Amino acid sequence: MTTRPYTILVIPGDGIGREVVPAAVAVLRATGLPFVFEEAAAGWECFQHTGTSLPEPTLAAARTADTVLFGAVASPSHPVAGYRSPIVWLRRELDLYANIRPVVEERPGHNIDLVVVRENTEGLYAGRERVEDNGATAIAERVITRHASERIARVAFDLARARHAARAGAAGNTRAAPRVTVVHKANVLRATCGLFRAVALDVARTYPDVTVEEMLVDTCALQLATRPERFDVIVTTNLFGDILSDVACARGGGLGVAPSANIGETHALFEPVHGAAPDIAGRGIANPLAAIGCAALLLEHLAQRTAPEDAAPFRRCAARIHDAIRRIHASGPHTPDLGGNAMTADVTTAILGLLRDPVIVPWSEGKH
Ligand code: GGG
Repeated sequence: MTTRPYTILVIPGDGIGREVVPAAVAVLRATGLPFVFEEAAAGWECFQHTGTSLPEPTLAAARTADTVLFGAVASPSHPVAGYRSPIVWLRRELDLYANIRPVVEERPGHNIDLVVVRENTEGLYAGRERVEDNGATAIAERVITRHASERIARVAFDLARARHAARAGAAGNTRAAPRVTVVHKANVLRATCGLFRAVALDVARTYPDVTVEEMLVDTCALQLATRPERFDVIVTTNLFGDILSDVACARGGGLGVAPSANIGETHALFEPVHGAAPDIAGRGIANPLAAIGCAALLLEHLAQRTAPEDAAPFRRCAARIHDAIRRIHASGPHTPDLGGNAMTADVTTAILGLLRDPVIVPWSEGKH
């Protein structure tokens, strides 16, 4: 392999982020692929020690790293002068405009394989909040632009196409055509959701091979809770996507197994969907599968960014990690969120054991 070493900036953050991110790093190290790991601080605890939740050296390192592996953050819900959510800050600074949240679960009679594509830079998370009337009124501005709506719609339609191509020929594939569900509330939020809807449907016309449907966000929440199998790719605005992806993963094994990718033109950051979980932090029982799933997404991302002749080992390692996660999810060991009594370390050890097992997707003949 001629690929240069890739720098991965590791930001464990708060709470269980510090317990699950090392598991993902151990898995990435076990691939033998050329990585250099750097670690940096961010989060609520970092704010309490340094006065900022995202120190300048962390931001600078994130800008120069090839990818970022992020754990979790526990921003307080009450206002704190000078505090800003570091993950929302990082997404905006690195222009990580696409938040990709896959949900997969295969059980007899229960085949979920969907992706929530969430706009990641604007909407109600644009940071335009103010208080008026001496504190009696609080206002949040919801920002939706043509530019951001168009690029996130393109991500969704491209992804639907790519997933369809990957499925084509796969045994047991029952999906006829790629499908994108555009989720909004344009019947009430006529200006903001109206613009998002119009732009997404315009983009849809340029993908005649992809079936498009539109759905109100409340209907979508219900459908995700009752019939998640019907979805392929969902595209929506920032806050709706945040909430819907949690609903989706409730039916797909829960937050403990849900990874996500934040992708921009030049940067990428991978983080479990779950937060810092202060209720279980420090007990060694957090489920590391979501963070380990992030390692697989990170490898798939690098496979796309690396020279075509060097991409195969990244893809193979990603497939192998996904396979190991599927096996552990199906047969254990399970942490308490999945009904077991295993520790984070037990699950990590089991994954590493499977990665050494020649029975699952083979390594690249030992060449990488
Ligand atoms: N790994 C995702 C994560 O930390 N989720 C919680 C979250 O987004 N919190 C926002 C914040 O605490 O600033």
